[in-house]
Amino acid sequence: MNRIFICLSLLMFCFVAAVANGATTIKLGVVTKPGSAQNIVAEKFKELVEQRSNGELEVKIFHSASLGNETEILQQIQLGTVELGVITSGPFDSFDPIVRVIDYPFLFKDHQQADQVLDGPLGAEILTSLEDSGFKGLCFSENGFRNLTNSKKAVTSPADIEGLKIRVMSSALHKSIWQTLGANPTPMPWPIYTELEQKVIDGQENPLWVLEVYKFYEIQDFMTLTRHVYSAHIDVASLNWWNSLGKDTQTLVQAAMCEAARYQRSDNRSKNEARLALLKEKGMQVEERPDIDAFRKQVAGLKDIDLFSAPEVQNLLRRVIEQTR
Ligand code: EAX
Repeated sequence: MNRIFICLSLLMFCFVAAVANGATTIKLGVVTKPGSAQNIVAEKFKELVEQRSNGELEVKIFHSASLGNETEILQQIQLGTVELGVITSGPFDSFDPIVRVIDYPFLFKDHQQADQVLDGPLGAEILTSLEDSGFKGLCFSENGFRNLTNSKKAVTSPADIEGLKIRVMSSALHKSIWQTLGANPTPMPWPIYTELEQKVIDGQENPLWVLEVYKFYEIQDFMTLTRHVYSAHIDVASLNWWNSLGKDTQTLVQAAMCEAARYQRSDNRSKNEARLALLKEKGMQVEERPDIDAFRKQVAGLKDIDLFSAPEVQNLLRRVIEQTR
């Protein structure tokens, strides 16, 4: 009896050990906290992958900058110590200048145009280009259209921005945009609540969800619906890791990520109206009709600066502008 029990226990142990060994854990990094745009993609992806792989793949989400800022997460993905990331397009700009094309100011009129370009052949060119920097570009989800907020004054045209200290992402293009608009841009990694609260910076620019999830309405009285940049996330994998996967796993991961991205884009968009109402209710003074023509005019020369001088970057920017005109 005792022997049978020992044998059964051993068998059970081996079985559990085998299952534990069989499940591969994939690390996915995002800089923001639960409830954020990036986390909604990550959580949907986790749900789909774990369900479809019958437990063979386990996704562990590292959120709230537990792996560092977005640039640091990207470095870990390049190295292969982190497998996946849902990362704002802005900070990709120091890894591959072609990504600047997406963040070009006032490029996309609306979500539909952004989807057409990013889900089409031009977006695919950007995803493929990332392979030269060690990333497998899977798809685009979204942060959203970025708007300016600040604690000092109402802004309706670039003239009002003169001298405002605006936090920007770690991106040469974003810094140039705000310099050109007359601000004093300060690159700073996420998160930035304390810096805004202590007035180290006067303002920042981000999509509406950020103001709600990070409660920026408590410390930023003024918002201007500038929609100056459509901010995508690029959902990427480590290229070395990707190449080590079997074809079936690659297909499963890619499909799950693109499904999660589509789910999140539509979820994000469906909430914007309610968010705007909430931010007003919380006391933010919102300029809904700023002088966008004046903003556009002021940044019109950006396509000729050095940041876009590489032939492949210039060429892609020209084609995207043609398609969105
Ligand atoms: O989503 O750093 C930024 O401004 C990003 O938009 C941030 O990840 C919030």
